Amino acid sequence: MKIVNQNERASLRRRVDQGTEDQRKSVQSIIEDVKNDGDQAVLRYTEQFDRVSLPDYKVTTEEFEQAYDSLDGEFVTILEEAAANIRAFHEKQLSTSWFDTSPDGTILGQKITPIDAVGVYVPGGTAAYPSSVFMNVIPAQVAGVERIAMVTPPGSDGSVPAGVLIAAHILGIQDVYKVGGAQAIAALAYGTETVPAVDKITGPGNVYVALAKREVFGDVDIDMIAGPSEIAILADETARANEVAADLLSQAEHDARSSSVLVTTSRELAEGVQLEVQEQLKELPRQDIARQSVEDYGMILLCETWDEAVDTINEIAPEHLEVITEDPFQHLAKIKHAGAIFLGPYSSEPVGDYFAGPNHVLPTNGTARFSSPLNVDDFVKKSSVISYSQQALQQNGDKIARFARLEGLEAHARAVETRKERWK
Ligand code: HSO
Ligand code: ZN
Repeated sequence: MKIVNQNERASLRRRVDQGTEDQRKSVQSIIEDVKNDGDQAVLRYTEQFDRVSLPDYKVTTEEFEQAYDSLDGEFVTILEEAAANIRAFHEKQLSTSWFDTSPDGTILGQKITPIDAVGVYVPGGTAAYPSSVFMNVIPAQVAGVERIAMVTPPGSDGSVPAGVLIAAHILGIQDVYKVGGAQAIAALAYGTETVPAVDKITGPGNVYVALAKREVFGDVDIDMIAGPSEIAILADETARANEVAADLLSQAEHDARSSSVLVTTSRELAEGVQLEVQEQLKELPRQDIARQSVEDYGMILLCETWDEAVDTINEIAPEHLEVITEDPFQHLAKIKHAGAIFLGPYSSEPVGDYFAGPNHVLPTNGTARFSSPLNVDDFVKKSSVISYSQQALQQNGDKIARFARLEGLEAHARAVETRKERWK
C-alpha cells in the first residue's frame, strides 16, 4: 500500500463497471425473452448461465428444512439477534402521515403508503451474504411492504446457500426463487407463471444484474446501483496500526476493485499501517483479492494538516468512514459526505456490516455526496392530501384563475370559477 501526499494523490480511479454495448444488448434480449416466454425462458437461461437444469425454481419447504439441518443452532441464534438489532434501528426511521387543518377549514396533508411488492436480489457464489438478506428485507418489512420475494442464482448442483435460506426464513420470507442474472430481474419486473411481478427491485449483483435493473427502471423502481465496497479511515496518532490495517483489509477482501484508504497526519501511523497490511495480508484466506485491491485502489494519504485530512474525506465521500482519533465526536460536525460513519476504536466496520443495526447497503463511488443508506423511506411513497374549504376557494379562486390564464390554460381557470355559483 503506497504512502502518498496530497500532490501525489491521483484522483481515485473509477471502479464502476458500466458494462459494454454487447452486454447491454444481451441483457435487453434476455429481458424480452422472459417477458414473452416466462418460466420457459427463465429455465433456459438458468441452464445456459448457471449450468443446471431445474424442473421448477421456487424453493420448497424441504429445502428450507435441509438448510436448518446443515447449520449449527448457535449460528441461527446469532442471525436472530442481528436481525432484531437491524429491525430496532429501522423502526426509528418510520415516518408517519400528517394532516394540518387551517382556520378556514382547509386540510392539507401527506399520507404514507408502503409499496405493495418488493423483490430482493441476492448474488450467488461467495457473495451470497445472509447479512444482505437482512439489510434489504428488514427496511421493507418495517415500511409495511406486504409481499417480498427473493431471487438468487442456484449453484451448479441446483442449491441455494443455507445461510441465505435461513436468513430469509428468520424474516418469514417464503417466496425464494432460484434464478439469477438479468433473467431474475426480468422475472421480478414483469412476472412469470411462477414469479408474481413486483413494484421495486433492490439488492446488489454483477454487471448483468446492474444493467438489467437500469433497463427495467421506470416500469418498476430500483435501489441504487452499488459499486465495489470502500472504506476510508481518518485517524490520528492515537490509532493502533494493527487495528487500522485489519479494518482496511476487511473491505479489501470483498472485491479486487474495493478501495481502502487511510487518511492521517501521523507519519508513524502511516508507516505502521503500511507494514501491518503487508504482514496481515499473508495470513488471509482471500489474500489474492485483498492484495490486488490494496495495490490497485488502496492508499495511505499523509496530510500536512488536520483540516486537509477532513477535506479529503469529504472529497472522497466514502461508503464507510471510520474516525479513530482522540475525540472522534469532535470531528463529526465537519464530516459532510459519508455513507456510514463509525466513531472510535471499537466501531470496526464489520460491526456495522453485520450487527449494530444500521443498514450496510450504502452509497458507493462518491455518491454519498447526494444519496443515503438504504432505509425505510425507500419502501414507502407519499401521497399529498388536499381538502380545500369553501372559504379558502372563495378567497383564493380568482388568484388561481389568473395564474391559470397566465399559463394560457383557460379550462383550468374556468374549473375554479364555475364554483362561484355556490356562494352567489
Ligand atoms: N461491507 C459490505 C457489506 C457486507 N460485508 C456484507 C460483509 N457482508 C458493503 O457495505
Ligand atoms: Zn463488508
